[in-house]
Amino acid sequence: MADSTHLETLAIHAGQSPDPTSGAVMTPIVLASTFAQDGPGKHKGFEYARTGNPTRNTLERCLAALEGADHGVCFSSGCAAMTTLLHTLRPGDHIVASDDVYGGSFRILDKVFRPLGIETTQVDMTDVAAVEAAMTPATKMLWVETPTNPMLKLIDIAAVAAVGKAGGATVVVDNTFATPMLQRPLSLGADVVMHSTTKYLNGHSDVVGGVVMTSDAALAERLRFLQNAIGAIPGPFDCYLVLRGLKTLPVRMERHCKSAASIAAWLGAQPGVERVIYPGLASHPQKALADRQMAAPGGMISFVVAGGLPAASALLATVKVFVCAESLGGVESLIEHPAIMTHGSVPPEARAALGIDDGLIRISVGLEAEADLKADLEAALAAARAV
Ligand code: P1T
Repeated sequence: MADSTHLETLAIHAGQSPDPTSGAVMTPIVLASTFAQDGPGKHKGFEYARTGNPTRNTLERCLAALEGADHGVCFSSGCAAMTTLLHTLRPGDHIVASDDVYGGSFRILDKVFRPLGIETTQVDMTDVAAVEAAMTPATKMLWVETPTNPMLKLIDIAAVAAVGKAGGATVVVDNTFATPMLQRPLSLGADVVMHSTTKYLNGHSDVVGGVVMTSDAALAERLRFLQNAIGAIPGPFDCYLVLRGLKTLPVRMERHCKSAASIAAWLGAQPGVERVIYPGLASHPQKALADRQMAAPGGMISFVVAGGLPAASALLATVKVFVCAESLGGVESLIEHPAIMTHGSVPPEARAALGIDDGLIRISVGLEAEADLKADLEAALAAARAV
């Protein structure tokens, strides 16, 4: 592989070289569940496919290179990645997490690990002092999601990482919304980066996957142990698809961000739109942080439509180019209603406190012609106003 520090080159070549037996340029999909040994324990680096698989290893090396990590460990979903990472904690340990996280991440913290004796305190991490105040001697992990899902708040990774370090906590950043193209949390002081590879990294809405990356050798060794012991591994075909998707990540992100910036500015001028949330807009409370921390403000926009749930429902039922569906980061534009769809597992009081109300709509801007996307939203907003 070319020895490059450029992400565009790493996305295509990192961890990959033509197959030594055939010269195949693309990484082979190795489907075998087990690998022949010359004698007991005499193997070529692979024994059983839960423990290790060549296609998965290649993906792990490529992802780690993109985040500037020494180690990448892949899982069968973003939730599996998070769950396995949280298994590095013990009963009695405490987590401080962003108040606004993906509904499924909240559910893991609240409904899976809290009953096991691992408590989480959620705070508005845009306030670094609040993070510091929430930490106790038992705090072992800070869980940072930035931009947050779905309110697109930005958290100062370097500042929170410094607080975590001072308190002896492992700082984890869920970098799903930004991708390493827009921000690289390890370079800002975080210890661990995780992703739902389901989203931008794969980019084609045809894989569910996750990854955890770190340069902490002891933590990586523990994660490898847990990956094998718990077994929430991705299949080889899915690993291949993510590897394939990664090759176009840099160009896709450029286009996602360009169209999103244009649509966010345009949305703000449309009748019936009460508020647009996009980190690139001057009205965003952390616009200065976006400029400093992110290469571009991303491909996600949230906005509030006047008229509450009836208006939002009409809008979502009218779109023709946007697809009304959960998830994000695919080539196709997606639109969803967080209160009912992605964040239904967050209690109504918590949703209200965050601003996830009935008029809130989240869009993932895809790669279609910007003019078609605007025309589609224009027609859907007209339908919302007619309710
Ligand atoms: O869906 P899965 O691959 O298990 O990843 C979970 C996950 C983790 N972190 C973030 C920031 C996420 O957005 C997600 C999944 N989110 C959606 C499905 C969604 O529509 O927001």
